[in-house]
Amino acid sequence: AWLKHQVNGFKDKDGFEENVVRHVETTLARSMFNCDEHAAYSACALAFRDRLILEWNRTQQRQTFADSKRLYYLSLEFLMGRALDNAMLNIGQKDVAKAGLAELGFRIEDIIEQEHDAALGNGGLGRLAACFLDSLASLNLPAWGYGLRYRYGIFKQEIIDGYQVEVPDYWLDFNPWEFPRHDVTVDIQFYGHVNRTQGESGKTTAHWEGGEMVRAVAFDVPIPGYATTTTNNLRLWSSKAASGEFDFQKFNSGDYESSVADQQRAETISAVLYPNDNLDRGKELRLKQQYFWVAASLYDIVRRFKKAKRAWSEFPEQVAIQLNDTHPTLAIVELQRILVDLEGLEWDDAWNIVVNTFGYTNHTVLPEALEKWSVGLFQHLLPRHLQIIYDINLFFLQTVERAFPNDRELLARVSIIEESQPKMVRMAFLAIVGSHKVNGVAELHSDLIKTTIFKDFVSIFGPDKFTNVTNGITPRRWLHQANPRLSDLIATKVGSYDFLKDLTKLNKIELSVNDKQFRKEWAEIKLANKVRLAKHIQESAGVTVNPTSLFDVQVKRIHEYKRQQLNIFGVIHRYLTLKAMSPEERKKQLPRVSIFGGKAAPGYWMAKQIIHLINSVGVVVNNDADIGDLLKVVFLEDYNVSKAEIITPASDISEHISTAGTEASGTSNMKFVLNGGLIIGTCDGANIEITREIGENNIFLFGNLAEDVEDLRHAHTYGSHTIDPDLAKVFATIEQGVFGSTQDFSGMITAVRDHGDFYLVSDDFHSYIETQALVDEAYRDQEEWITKCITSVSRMGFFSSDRCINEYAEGIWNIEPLHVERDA
Ligand code: 26V
Repeated sequence: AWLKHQVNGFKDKDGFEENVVRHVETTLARSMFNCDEHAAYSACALAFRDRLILEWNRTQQRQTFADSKRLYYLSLEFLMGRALDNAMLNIGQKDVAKAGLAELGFRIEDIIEQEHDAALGNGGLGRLAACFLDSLASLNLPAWGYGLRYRYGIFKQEIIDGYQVEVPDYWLDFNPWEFPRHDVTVDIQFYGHVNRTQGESGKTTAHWEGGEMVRAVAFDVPIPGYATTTTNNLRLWSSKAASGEFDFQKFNSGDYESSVADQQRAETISAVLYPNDNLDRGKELRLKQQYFWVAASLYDIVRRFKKAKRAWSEFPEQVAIQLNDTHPTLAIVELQRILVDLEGLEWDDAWNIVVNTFGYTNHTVLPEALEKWSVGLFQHLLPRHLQIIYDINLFFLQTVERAFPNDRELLARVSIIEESQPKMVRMAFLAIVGSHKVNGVAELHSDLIKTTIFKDFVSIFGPDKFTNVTNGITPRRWLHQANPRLSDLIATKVGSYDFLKDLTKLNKIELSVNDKQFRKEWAEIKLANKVRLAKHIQESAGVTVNPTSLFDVQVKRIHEYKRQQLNIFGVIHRYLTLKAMSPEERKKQLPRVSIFGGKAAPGYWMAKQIIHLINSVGVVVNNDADIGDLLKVVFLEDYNVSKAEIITPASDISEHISTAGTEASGTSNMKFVLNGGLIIGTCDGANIEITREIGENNIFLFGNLAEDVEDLRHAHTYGSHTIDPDLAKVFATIEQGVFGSTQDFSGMITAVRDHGDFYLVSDDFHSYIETQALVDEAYRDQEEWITKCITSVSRMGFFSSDRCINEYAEGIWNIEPLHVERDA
């Protein structure tokens, strides 16, 4: 093995064991004789946590002393997954822990599995934030994350009789990775009214008065970098009643119930993560969450800035704030309020500071996901903020009017206030006006936002305000942790584990693409990963699959635009084709396992239908004696980060088949290729850049292009829309009741056949089926297939989140790494 780094870890395995035993016997107050796997996990986590805390304190001191500019990443979602394995690997002491745990009678894999996922996110946006934290720390960049400490993360999904059932995810029972900071609190105001006073100079000041207070309490989570001592901070806010435990007046006067109710109302704010992704429902509680989190975070950031007693004009030289989608857009308004109302700055001076501080990342072009809040709700909940928004809008529209005189339609189009019934605040427009940079997350997406939803703003602000930063993923979790054997094999060819810090070094393995031994081990590792997934499928779904089959995977949130329906219709087509064959012909076919996973938003009826159809097809196909191993259909329950760590390394082909122009980037596409799987996909999001990097011979692209989507949709609505004949046969089969209740699936069919086929399922169906046939053909030539896989992995360096974070750091945040003397 190669000499690995080690960061201020335990002296040796005995040192580690000593600490584990101490935690079992003191912190957990148990004896080693009744130490079960969960207790062993707890003690092991506490032992590693001790190591992190020391470096965490040192990092914070170092950053404060250096007085360098910090980045604050504001995200309502951080989809962190498990922390123990990550901490062991980043410190470089997994081997030590493995040996120590073995001596204590435990297998390290079993111990790691005891940990509950930190599932504080929906999907891509939340996981991106988690990858970014890993890269920021690994690159020694001074940065904090700010989020909400939800009591319930994304719901747990159970599949009962083929239907999704949601179960609450209470995850805080035992969480050794968070530190409550009961001394770090901020009281946050809601409701009330605005008064104005006139000072001696004649200047009027607004005062936001009355209303109610809710207290924000900080919980800190250490974020260790890989092979460095830098340990950054993720601060999550939890809500509680500002008046303390109870209102004692009420309590003593016998009004016990209502004193408890006040407390519960306050705690509701951080109680639950909204499980919608890509659908904005405009609920008051969600806006309360947003303001609560933004106000607490800004108070904290401003408090830290003020300690150094600098001039306000220096604020943007000390502080960069990145808005992860529009969810924290209120931060723009809140900072303007602090500077003008509380600190007495002139409007224009304050606004300069604000704009130079913020950057905004857009993650979707779907109109139903763009946040809007009604003016009435704002007026009620945040009356002073509404006034400030009106002023921001007024000054903005005045500058537009000066640059484009007499264009009333332009003014109406770009106004932050939509003149609808009721009037709405357009959060994306506010985010653009209040930031110095706006970025999309893949090239196509960044081009699309400039030519569609934000087109007018490009004319107003010029093209330089808009930029692209293509997403990335952390190779530490998504290669080294999820696929240790592949990581080790790659290290033998690269000559070290340096590729984990500079992923472009992967290109060295291309020199070994013809090395027989290397190829053999490569294939063995893929098979072993498939065996492991097959075992998981057996245990969780009760389906027996042959690990030598082609594993075809689509795991992601269930959404019409991601087109799991296209996939399952394709599976049905395959089933019908196999059924129509003679037994001799069938024997020549390539066995395939279609694996699905993902959650539907609880109120998203169509997505739930899709899940039900997949499960229903599985029941029929998996029990059809004619078919046997030739086709299996599996829906994996409760897809989450730790499941992804098992699934990703085990795929032969994964599906990224969104309607062109709808998937902003996608990040699992990167993870699958990095783990030696190939892609079938549309020309969408980061698929396009993946193709550019790995070469078009190594990817299976199909379907219409983004530029054709508008015309195709138009043709559906105004022309005659005949659906693909093969797809029509699939529909007929479903309607015959082959997969059970025809009623349940009628919505999916009519959406395509009768309601305009908005996601172009029929238009892309033929191309999809043909391309899947090419996949079969390519997979039969295993030698050529492995060549494609190795070549692709070697060219994936670009998709490290380290590259991505460096682009943000240089182009948007203007922050620099802080030199670490005791580097590993
Ligand atoms: C939007 C909303 C709307 C209001 C209700 C709650 C909620 C929660 C999340 C979202 C964000 C949707 C946008 C999103 O997740 N975009 C994904 O971002 C990934 C990282 O950039 C990207 O890879 C995916 O393509 C994109 O869909």
